[in-house]
Amino acid sequence: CDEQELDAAAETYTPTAENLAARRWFQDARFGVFIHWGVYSELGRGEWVMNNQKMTVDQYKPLAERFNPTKYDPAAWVALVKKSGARYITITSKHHDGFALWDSKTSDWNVVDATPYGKDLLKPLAEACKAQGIKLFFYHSHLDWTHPDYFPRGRTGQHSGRPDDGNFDRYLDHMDAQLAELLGGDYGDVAGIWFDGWWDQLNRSPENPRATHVDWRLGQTYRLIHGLQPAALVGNNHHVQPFPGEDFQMFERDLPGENQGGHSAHAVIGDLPLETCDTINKSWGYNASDHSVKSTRQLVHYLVKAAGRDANLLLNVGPKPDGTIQDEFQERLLAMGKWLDVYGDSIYGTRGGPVAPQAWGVTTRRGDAVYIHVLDPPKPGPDGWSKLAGCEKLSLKELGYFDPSEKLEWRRGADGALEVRLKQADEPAIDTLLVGQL
Ligand code: FHN
Repeated sequence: CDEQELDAAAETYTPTAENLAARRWFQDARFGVFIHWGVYSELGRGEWVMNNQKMTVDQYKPLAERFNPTKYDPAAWVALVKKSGARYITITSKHHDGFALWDSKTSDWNVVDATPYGKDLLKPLAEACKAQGIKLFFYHSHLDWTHPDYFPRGRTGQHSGRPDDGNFDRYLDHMDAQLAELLGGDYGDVAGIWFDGWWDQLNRSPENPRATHVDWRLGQTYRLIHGLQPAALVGNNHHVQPFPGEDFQMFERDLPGENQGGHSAHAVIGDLPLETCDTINKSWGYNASDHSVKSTRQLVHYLVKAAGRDANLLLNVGPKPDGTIQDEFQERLLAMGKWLDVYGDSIYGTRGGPVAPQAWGVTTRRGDAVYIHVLDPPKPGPDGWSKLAGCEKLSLKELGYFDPSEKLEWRRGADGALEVRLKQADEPAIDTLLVGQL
């Protein structure tokens, strides 16, 4: 494990003023769109298809010869993201199959050299983002199922048909060279790098839940990124406590502090900005048979619950191989945008509120304004009123409805508790909001 090197990095990494400003921007943004896209999209069975179907490199690589996203319209993607109310995109520059979605010179396993499409996918996306005021992050996989030097194999990718050897340092040089390409200027100001796959080499022990079989050289890679673009935020989906050099902490399919997701049992919330990610259906990469689309209510609730825990939501879409985004995803993103058009003030630029998350909902705060988000009103008593647990000591001036059309009445009970009552017995609004001043 590289604990020593990481400790050394801890002493040397001091985020710059630009980096700290970028972290504040990130927290203010609160909502981003995640995009999983690559040659695996061709098969429509998710981004793990190579591993799940035990495909060798030789069986998998010809997929690239079919990948020809002629309907890819990055300006339309970004316009959709803008309409969803999201402020940034995080796209897979390279997923676990090692395929590069840009014109990489580090190997031929990239969209320009290996596909009939033959054009860089990330450059026009970066340009469209810049033109429309959306920031762009790159998801970059540490683990790699096709690179000859990714050895030892780790927990996944055992079926690749590659020889059982490789030079791991050479692999890490390849990774760093790729990152230097992405951050070298051709893709403009990169908002950040979102790493994933560190966990492939986990060798956890009770004494050290962060021990790995290899030295990932994280310190060196993080220094490279911050050296090239100090404002670029480094995050790593390693599901453990943040390492030095990281600028935000993410929780996959898990609200920070809940530890409900299988991955984050060892995740302890640190003091960095937080992000959680989730899917609209159940899949990250395009899955033609997954129609289990979450409702707008569920998705808005997740966004609000994340904001109440001081975290962003990164909501995923897996575009089709032709470059289009399926209708169900577009509908949901547009519905999120409609909701944010009305209620955005209670989300953007806020931090977690003064009341800890409760079963009924959360609070968010901007300056002295406190927003009380009643997502699932508590079970009412015989008179129809119910207490908002946790708000007993919350004293707010000018408490009132955030949106006067809502169906919820409120009052201070005899003991000072905040009580609410549904005006009608029908389905409550997605989020009934009260606002007051500290
Ligand atoms: O294995 C990946 C998976 O394909 C996907 O990219 C998600 C997104 O958070 N992360 C990994 C699992 O932790």
